[in-house]
Amino acid sequence: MDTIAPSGLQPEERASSCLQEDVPSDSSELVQKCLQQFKVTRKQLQQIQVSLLRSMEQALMEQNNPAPAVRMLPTYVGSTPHGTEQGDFLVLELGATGASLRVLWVTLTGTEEHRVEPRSQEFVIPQEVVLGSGQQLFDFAACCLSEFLDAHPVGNQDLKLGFSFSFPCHQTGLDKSTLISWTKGFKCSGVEGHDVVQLLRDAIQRQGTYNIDVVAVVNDTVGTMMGCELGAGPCEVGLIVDTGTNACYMEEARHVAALDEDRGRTCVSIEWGSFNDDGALGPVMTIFDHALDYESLNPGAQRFEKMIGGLYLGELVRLVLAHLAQHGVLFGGCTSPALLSRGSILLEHVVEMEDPFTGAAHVHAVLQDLDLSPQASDAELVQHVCAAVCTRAAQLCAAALAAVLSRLQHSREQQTLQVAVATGGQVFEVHPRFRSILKEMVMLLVPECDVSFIPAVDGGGQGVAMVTAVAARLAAHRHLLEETLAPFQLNCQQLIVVQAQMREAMIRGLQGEASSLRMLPTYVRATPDGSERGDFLALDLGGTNFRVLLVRVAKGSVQITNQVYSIPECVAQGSGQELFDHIVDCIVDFQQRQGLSGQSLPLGFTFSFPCKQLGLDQGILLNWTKGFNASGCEGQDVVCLLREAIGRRQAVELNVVAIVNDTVGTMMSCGYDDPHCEMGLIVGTGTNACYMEELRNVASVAGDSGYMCINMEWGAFGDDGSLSMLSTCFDASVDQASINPGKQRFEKMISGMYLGEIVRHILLHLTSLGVLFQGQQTQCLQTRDIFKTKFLSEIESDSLALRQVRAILEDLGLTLTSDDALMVLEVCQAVSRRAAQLCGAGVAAVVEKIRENRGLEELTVSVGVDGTLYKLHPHFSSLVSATVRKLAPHCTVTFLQSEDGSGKGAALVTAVACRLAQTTRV
Ligand code: 0WK
Ligand code: BGC
Ligand code: BGC
Repeated sequence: MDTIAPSGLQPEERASSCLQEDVPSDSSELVQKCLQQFKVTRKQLQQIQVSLLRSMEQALMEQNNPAPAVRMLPTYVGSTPHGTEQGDFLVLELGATGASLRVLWVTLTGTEEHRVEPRSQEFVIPQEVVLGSGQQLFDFAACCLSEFLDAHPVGNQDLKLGFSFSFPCHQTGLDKSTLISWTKGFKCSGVEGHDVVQLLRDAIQRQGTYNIDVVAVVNDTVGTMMGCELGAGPCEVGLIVDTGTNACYMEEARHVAALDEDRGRTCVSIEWGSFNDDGALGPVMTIFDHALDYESLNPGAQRFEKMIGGLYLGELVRLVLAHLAQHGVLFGGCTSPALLSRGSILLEHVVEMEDPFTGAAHVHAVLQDLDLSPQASDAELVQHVCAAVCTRAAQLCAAALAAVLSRLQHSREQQTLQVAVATGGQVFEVHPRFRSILKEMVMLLVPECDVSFIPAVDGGGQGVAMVTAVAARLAAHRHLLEETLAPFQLNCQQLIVVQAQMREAMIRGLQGEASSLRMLPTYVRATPDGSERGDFLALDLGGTNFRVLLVRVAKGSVQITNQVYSIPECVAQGSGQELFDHIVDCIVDFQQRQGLSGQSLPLGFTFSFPCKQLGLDQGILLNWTKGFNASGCEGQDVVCLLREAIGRRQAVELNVVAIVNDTVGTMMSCGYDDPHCEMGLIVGTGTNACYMEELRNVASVAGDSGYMCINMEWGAFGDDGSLSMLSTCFDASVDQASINPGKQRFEKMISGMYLGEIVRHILLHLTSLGVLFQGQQTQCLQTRDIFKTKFLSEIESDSLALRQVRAILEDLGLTLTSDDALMVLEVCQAVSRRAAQLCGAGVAAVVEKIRENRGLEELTVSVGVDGTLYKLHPHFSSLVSATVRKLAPHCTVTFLQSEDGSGKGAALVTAVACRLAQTTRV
């Protein structure tokens, strides 16, 4: 028994001092008064039941004012056993049965019929370890594990261990659990507030004899619940009355505020030992309870446990006997040092003395051991005291269990309830009447509940092994997930290589040498200077939407009216003539809507595909990208194709002045407001960038001074295989399935048209490994493009709870668990993170080039950006900026999200061209 002794009085003297209340003179009255104190009325039990239920519901909803009297700790056990768990597992039980720990080797056969008796060994923990340092305790545990494995060789199979740790812990995963506070006489330093799994792993490492993988930590109540025989159907409540007491039960996950779940059930450890609602408990606490608590290692804590737990029942009996002896009622008024010393009467003594047949004899034996010479009448009185203490314990436990059953009724909205309760612990196993008193009182308190009590198998060892099996399966799944996603985790070194390779490819492209970067001159030599004026038509083709715009450029303002039109896939992949006729149809429709019919406004054409420009209004389409594949266009001047289509349409006159890439349009659009904007970036359906390069570096265009905007067409970066070191089998699958295999490799790792497909292929792979969706390959997941990239943006948004992630995936026709949803989220994060980092490495290469072009120490530059992925994904833009900051520390880069798209930019390029044309005409 614990040894606190403040303020000079010996514990016993203090204990008896707090018992110094008005003592009746008549001995039988004194005895009655003592025993009466342990009588708890049905009304009081109901009050405890109601108050505990209220605290449970408060704690579930995380209402902390006032602080709930019980903790309601999620255990991350989401289902009761299926019975299919298989394998051999080590189980370490610490803290359930007092100062001892037990090691078990449990074999789960996966079938009910065939059960293998576990091998187990108990180790007594020395008191100096129970009260010593945490390291001592965990080293002791690791030592016992080795001793057990030495004694029970299990061959060199993987040693997966389930850790049954019977103390209040905040769990954040099946293998992550922080001790809140010690109970039951344990008081090791340096453990509270720490992850006990890590402490055990460290100790096993220090021990160094066996390679044991700690995969799960469970509270003993959970092991008990999970271990109950399946005959009666899974137990949904685990109840322990051993040295301490506690219970767990399967709560509806949506009722546990701490969990982001809306479906299924989850096991919650109540930690009812700390129930201390004075309103309910005050009236039933005796002077002996206060004395016991006062002298305990943790005064004021675990009050409820100290009235029920086997660690305390003996002490309560001792305090009563000492009190009665000191008042001359018992043992002729004689006491003994043994009777006055704490912990001298243990649970087993009480159980023996209560035995209906041999109790009286045991009373004599026990009292003689306490150096007392009991009189004939003493034995019966002592038995009454034992019975009073234990009956109350069982009744209080019944009231607590009744609260749990009422909670189950509430959370399942059921009037009646049929439930199996797994029971474990010495008090249940050895006390002759505890279980029957408990049953009887439960039936009185919750008559509408049909409760069956199932003793736990192997004291919960089997249950811990089952949780360990589930945890091992989940850990194996997590390992496979991490293995699958590892190639997507790019480190700084890899990004520096990408940046350097892009830099080299840029230079080779500018010099007209073989390079996967075409570095196409755009004939845009300056960003707008604000003097542009006039009305312009603009077309914006190549992104998610085809838009026709009217752009009115006036002093200090640009007004835009636009209309979105769709380009059906059959047109995008039909004939070029159809495509351009469709474009002209849209223009005509727009002119009619805007009352512009018959007007021939200068037109700027944003054509977001790789074009070799021979002039501002000449662009030879090199190849289609992004799912476009209209015939008869590649190698053609698309301005001509547009003009021919205009020609085919009667009474339409349009003056096509400029063709620009959407990156150029975006740069110009943002450059109109920010003169530092010298780079354009698109991360949408496709991806690409342009920037203002020194004309002297552009081999294919004459002139050594001034600038030329270069369309890098970086989507094709790596088409020469220079990115193969980063390419994964999933990238290869997406590329193979695309209409342009081997092309646009960089784009296919970054842009919106492909990220969803990469994710889908990874999900298919993980499903085939059995990691996801229980290995069920569903038709929907086999469907191309079913996993839209916008799902990544939705799934990764911080404001989305896991349950909403599930909803998105269920809408896709997938049946999944929350673990599945979590893994899908991680897959999305890995794929989008890699895309953003690669994009950032590209931007870093460009801004560094501009800085060195200008021989600057530091460069301040802005980048005009557009594209659905960049704009809508919750983390993409910040990941790009972070990568650029790391890879181009001498560049201060501001990313300007383009408000009006590149249509405005195309109109400004047209305006500049018109202004230049006018000045040359003058
Ligand atoms: C809007 C621009 C357009 C560009 C598009 C790219 O106006 O020129 O092609 O962004 O983004 P996406 O629509 O492909 O997501
Ligand atoms: C602990 C619980 C444990 C119970 C039974 C209590 O002292 O706080 O976590 O379940 O004892 O062992
Ligand atoms: C095209 C580029 C365009 C980019 C963004 C790529 O597929 O090749 O010209 O800038 O998509 O839309």
